[in-house]
Amino acid sequence: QMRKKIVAGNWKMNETLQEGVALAKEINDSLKAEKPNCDVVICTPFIHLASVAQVLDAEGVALGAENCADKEKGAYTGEVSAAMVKSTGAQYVILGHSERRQYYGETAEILKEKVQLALANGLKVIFCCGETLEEREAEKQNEVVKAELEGSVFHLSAEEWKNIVLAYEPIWAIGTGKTATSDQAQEMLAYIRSIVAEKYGKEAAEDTTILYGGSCNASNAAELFSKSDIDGGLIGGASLKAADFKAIIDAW
Ligand code: 3PY
Repeated sequence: QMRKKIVAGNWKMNETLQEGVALAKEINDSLKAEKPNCDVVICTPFIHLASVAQVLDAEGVALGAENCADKEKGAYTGEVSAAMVKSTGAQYVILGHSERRQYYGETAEILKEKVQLALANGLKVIFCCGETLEEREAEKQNEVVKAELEGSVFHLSAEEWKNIVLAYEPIWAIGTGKTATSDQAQEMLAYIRSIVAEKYGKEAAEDTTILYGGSCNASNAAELFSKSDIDGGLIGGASLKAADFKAIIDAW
């Protein structure tokens, strides 16, 4: 398989600057001591990016933001643009996390703008999708995920698509301690790969990295990663402890 395996940490709104730099250093040191079998991305709050960039020098470790603005620049008080994120040394940005959609009203249309600006500024996008419990119980999960992809990323050119990583995060498994079973995750990731194939062709679909997210941790990572369509994880809480995060990376 050509596609990259990735373990990405999503720190969310955790860690002061000092705590974050210490955590990044600890992770970096452990990866320098033992080269990982996958790519590692550490996604931090905006304020950590420039400082964390200074301490990440292990091979295969990249830095990412958790969000960026839907405007290029200008009078948007409090916002952080894709160009600013890129200028810190970050290579990735997470977009479309369900917490952004739920709590900050990010619509498919807004996310489409963010994706476009991120790519235009040379960032790779980890684009999240996933259904609510209600939608799963109504067996609408495929429909919902397809609509999220159609609404924000399926307009991209084949060239742009190469900089997209997808992350399936069922909302009912985020921060709840509930994980999708590895079979549920595999089934959805295979479905996602099939609709990517319809849109961009089989080869591009085979090359697309698709992650599972939602309470992925050191005790379930190996089982999830053993599935053929699961190319890694987007890790919430377990990315905040260097030993736990390393154990997930070691699950590859
Ligand atoms: C989780 O694991 O809870 C996440 O939302 C990761 O993004």
